[in-house]
Amino acid sequence: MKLIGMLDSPYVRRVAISLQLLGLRFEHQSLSVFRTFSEFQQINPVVKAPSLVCDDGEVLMDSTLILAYAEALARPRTLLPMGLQKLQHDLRLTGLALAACEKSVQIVYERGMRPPEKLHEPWVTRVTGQLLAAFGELEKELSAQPFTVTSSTLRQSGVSIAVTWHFTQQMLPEVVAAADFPHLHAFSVAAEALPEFRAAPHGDSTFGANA
Ligand SMILES: N[C@@H](CCC(=O)N[C@@H](CS)C(=O)NCC(=O)O)C(=O)O
Repeated sequence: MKLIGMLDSPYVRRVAISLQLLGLRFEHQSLSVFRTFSEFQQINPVVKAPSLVCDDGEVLMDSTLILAYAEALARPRTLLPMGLQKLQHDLRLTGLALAACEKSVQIVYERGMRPPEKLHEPWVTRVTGQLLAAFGELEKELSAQPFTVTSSTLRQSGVSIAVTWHFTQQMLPEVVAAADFPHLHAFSVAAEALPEFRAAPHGDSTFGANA
C-alpha cells in the first residue's frame, strides 16, 4: 500500500507513524495538495491528504478511516486499548487532539490562503479559542495521567497528541506558547525521539527514502 501526502500534514504524519507502530509495511509518496495538485488529482480526484492506495488499487482518504483500515489489517496488533473504559478515554484524548489539529490547520489556511485584507478576525479569534481549549484539556489530562513514551506503549491518542502538538509548534508557536503547556511539551519531546517519529519527520521528506 502507498501513503500519499506530505509529512508537513499532521494527518499524513499520524498515519505514517501509526502504520509503523502497527508493524505494517508501506510506501510513501510525498505529494503536495497545493504545489502538485494535478499529480495528486490523478491519484485522488478529491485531493485530500492523506490518501492511501490499497494493494488492490482502491483509494481511501481521511486519516481516521485509513487508521481504521490499518487496525483491521494489523490485528491482533493494535494502537487502541483493550477494555471499554480505557478505549472510551483514549477516544476522548484522540478527539481532543484531532480538534486541536483541525483548528491549527484552519488558522494556517486562513493566514496562507486569504489575502490579508480578506482575513476575518472574529473567525480566527473563535478558532484560536477552540485550539487553546483543546490543548488546555489535553494538558490537564497529561498532568493527571502522564504517558509512558515507548514504541510499544504508545496508543493512538499518544500518536495524535504528539503529532498535533509538534505541528502547532512548527507552524503557530506564537499562538500556542509551549511554556503554558509543560506536560504536552515534555511529552512531545520524548515522542519525537522515538524511531517511528524520527523516520517520518514533519516536513517535505519521504518516509523510507534513506532506509
Ligand atoms: N479529516 C481529515 C483532514 C485531512 C486534511 O484536511 N488534510 C489537508 C492537508 S493537512 C488537506 O488535504 N488539504 C487540502 C484540502 O482540504 O483541500 C483527515 O483526518 O485526514
